[in-house]
Amino acid sequence: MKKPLRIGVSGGAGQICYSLLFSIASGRLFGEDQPVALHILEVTPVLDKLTGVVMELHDCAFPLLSEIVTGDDPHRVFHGVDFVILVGAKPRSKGMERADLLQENAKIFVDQAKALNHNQVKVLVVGNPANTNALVLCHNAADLPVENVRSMMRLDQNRALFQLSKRAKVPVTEVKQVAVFGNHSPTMVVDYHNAVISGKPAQEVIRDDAWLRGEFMMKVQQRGGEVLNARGLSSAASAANAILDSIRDWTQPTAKNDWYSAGIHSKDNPYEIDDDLFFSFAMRDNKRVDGLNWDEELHGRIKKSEHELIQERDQVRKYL
Ligand code: NAX
Repeated sequence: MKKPLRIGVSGGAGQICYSLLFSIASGRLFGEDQPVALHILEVTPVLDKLTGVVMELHDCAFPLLSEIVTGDDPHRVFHGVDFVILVGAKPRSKGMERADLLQENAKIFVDQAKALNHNQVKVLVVGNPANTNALVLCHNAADLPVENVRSMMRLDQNRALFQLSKRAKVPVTEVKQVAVFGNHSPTMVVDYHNAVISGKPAQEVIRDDAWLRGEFMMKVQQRGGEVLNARGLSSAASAANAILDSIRDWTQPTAKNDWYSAGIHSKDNPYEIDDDLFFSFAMRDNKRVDGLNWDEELHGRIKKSEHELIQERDQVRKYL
């Protein structure tokens, strides 16, 4: 039997984890011969609720789940983990300004950075504002290489993949090289210019640039709100699924003629994006895809998303 992989997860009693933890424990992510141990972090008032989630994990009798560690102290809970998925974050409450939300979350990530300040762990930041939270984490964990940290953009990519396949009336597997650029927010940009459908440029197949620039882009940017309005709750199962995809992207070779999106540290980028942000780029085999060209429209939008991230960084400056 292999040694268990130790997976840290924060926000364990929340909606996304109610799907995520069960997928990891079932073996869906790391394979049917890889035992896993779950290290689940929650805030103190929610630990009772987390006990219920743990009972359900036990009641699944997952053969691969070797151990569950829970608690509210990141140093203890994340001790010895190989991979950490930081889902827990403070939501925006009624009347709260965005600047306050950024600062409240920055405090959480400063704290968790101290528990992850070594080079033995990879960290995927999901809790919003995910890109700026990842930046705060890196600035406060000098021994954690920036290459070991990503912010999640894969849900946005998956949303774009589905919309393109629906419009082109082809299976989703025919749609390739779809990356989103910028922030995980409504300023994100789907790069339809370099996307490919059934081996041809997406623009040639769809032949409706107005739709690509307008309705399509907006649909992807606003999809989170659309789900929230319909369900009365924010995206959870699709977010958990995107977390699994993000970790596969990171740990497995990229399929031929394809790439994926991830928020990575922007140092040394060739796109003239500020060099201290977590910014979503196209990635292949864990390397940024360089040399892409965009039309003026897309380039302008990408610069707007960069500007938003710079403003977010300014608002958490005291935590950097
Ligand atoms: P929930 O509010 O259902 O759950 C969040 C959980 O995190 C709560 O149980 C809370 O107690 C816990 N938590 C808060 N602060 C914590 C801390 N310091 N340490 C440990 N746990 C803590 O939210 P859920 O729907 O699960 O979403 C979680 C986060 O993911 C949100 O910030 C959300 O905005 C973000 N998302 C990010 C996405 C992305 O693509 N990057 C997509 C999905 C999602 O919207």
